[in-house]
Amino acid sequence: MISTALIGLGANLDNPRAQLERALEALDRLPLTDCTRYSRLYASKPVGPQDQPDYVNAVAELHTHLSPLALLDQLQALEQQHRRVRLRHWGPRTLDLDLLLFDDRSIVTPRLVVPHPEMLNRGFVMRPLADLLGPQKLSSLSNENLEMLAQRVEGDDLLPLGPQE
Ligand code: ROI
Repeated sequence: MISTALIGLGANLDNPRAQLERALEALDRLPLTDCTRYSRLYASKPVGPQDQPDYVNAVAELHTHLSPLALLDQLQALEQQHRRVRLRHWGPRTLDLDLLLFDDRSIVTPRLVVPHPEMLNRGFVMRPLADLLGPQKLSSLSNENLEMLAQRVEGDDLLPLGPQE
């Protein structure tokens, strides 16, 4: 069975844009998995502690034969390969990969909660997700459509990045 997974990517250390571009390529090379589409990249102000660099964020769509927990293992291994530094909770990091959605499933285990519990409150997730999926309603999450949710959470702290000079 093939499943569709949506992954949130974020980085704010060591050339975050290059981290995300490498991560998108690496997602496409995961076993039994293709990266089918991804959003544009956004520069975003940190949510949480402000004394850290701005983030670069994006969302990728995967088609995978992996189970949710097997995919989580792969995402965590990728974070390690990017030598994720995590100096403190909610502090800066080289690469953060969040499993946002897995088909229309809701999953609650000690290691993994899907849909990602914070996604609806985060413009840096909802804007790229809405760009990627269009205004469609996420019926498992909300009666509102995705575009309305994205507009509700975004302030002026997100900046679409153009092509690298
Ligand atoms: N803030 C932004 N803008 N982007 C992130 O990816 C991000 N990730 C986090 C916290 C620390 C919550 N803040 C963030 O984990």
